[in-house]
Amino acid sequence: MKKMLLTLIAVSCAALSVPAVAQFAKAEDAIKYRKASFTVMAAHFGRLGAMAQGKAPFDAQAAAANADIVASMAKLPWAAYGEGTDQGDTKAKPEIWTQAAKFKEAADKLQSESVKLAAAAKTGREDAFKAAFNATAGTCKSCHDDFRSK
Ligand code: ASC
Repeated sequence: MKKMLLTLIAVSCAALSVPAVAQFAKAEDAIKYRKASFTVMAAHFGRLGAMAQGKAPFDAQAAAANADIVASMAKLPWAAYGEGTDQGDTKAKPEIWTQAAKFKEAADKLQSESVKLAAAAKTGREDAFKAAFNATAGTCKSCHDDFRSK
């Protein structure tokens, strides 16, 4: 719990001050960082998924708060795919580096869809929220299909 909280604080602080070029002392640190950002993102995306799938009641305020966190987290992982981070404790596929433009496009798509998701949640309209959730989930899935090994 304490470790999770520290990770969350670290990731949140990073979100407030994303440098143009993120610096990591070791490749291993970059891999841990990007995984942590995905872990936080997935926790909040999962809460949205529960609402989108009717497993939890739709609560516009909670949806907006969770979607804002997803949109913030979605900015973070990409700077941590630098040189030498293709090896180690990672499911990252080589295509991330051999098809870098396609990977960037997928990363950009998640970011733009998650911003739209946060906006949709704020309208309080459940149908708009569900549609935007599905669009965002589609960006997660297509990137995983192409760039994450099973
Ligand atoms: C999640 C999660 C993902 C995406 C993906 C969407 O909740 O952890 O990686 O949604 O499953 O297809």
